[in-house]
Amino acid sequence: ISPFILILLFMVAFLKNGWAQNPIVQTCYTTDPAPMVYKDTVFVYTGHDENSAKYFEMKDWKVFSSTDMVNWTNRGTPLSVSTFSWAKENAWAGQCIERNGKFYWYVPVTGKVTGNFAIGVAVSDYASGPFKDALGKPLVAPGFGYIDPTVFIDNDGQAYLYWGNPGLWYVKLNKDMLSYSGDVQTVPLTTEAFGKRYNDPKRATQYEEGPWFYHRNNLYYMLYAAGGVPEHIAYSTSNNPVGPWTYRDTIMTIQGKSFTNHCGVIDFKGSSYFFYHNGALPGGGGFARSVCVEPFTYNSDGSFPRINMTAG
Ligand code: FUB
Repeated sequence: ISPFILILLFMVAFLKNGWAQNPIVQTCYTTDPAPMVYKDTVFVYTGHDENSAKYFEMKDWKVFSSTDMVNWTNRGTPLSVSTFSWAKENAWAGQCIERNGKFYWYVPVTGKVTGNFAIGVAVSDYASGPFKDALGKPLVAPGFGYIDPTVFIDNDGQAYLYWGNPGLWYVKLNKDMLSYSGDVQTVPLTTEAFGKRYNDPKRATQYEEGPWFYHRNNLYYMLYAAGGVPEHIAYSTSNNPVGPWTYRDTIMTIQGKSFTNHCGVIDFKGSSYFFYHNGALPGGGGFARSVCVEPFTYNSDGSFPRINMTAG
């Protein structure tokens, strides 16, 4: 084989593999990505759609990791509905965060008693588990629409847990990450804060579900699934962790075979990454989703560019 052909093969292999293939997991359906940077590794906490599901058939959560955003390692299924003795079903979207060397994974599940969603918290000494139920009961007692928790620790050490559909609620977590102070607070869903919705008389604003809350360069960001079914991703910003919020724009438009979308954002090794899900694997769709990631660059004023979904 000539050196020229060898170089050509090498270049083709690099171009093919230099950026991770979307979806990042090809062996099962994964949903609702919650990326977390810990030391030199990205961990992505995902939901899991069962094969041939006719609705959201979700029994457990999975973890994947990468040190280069190209090669992903399956870290197994360290948390499931059965981890919570009080839970019945519906392993929906959650998020994990590290504090003082322990990992706290906040997840919504429907309870055995009320059938409503409640928010549980699982804890581990390792990012990839095993996780155990930290409290033996919900952290946030059941409430209608209590799904999709997002957690963030601010520079001053105050931790916040936001969640919800159709409402958006939050609590201030205590330093133990296993309790909170004060009552559950309701975020006013005004059109100034979350944009105007035109296609649903029951909902005034774009906000639907799947909040993703964080702070970057003196701006607080609230990203969320927006606009009803099918969902796009939009965002609002604030100078304060508890608002008031200002609606900004769409980040990712409606594309692909999944009628939901759910995002998570990180900065890692000098680049920014936007995680989401689509229906791109064979057999994919609204109940057979797959986690994908796109690199992006913030505009100089901290606003988001429009990010295109990989076809799916
Ligand atoms: O995956 C189940 C639900 O679908 C999530 O909780 C929502 O964010 C939507 O992605």
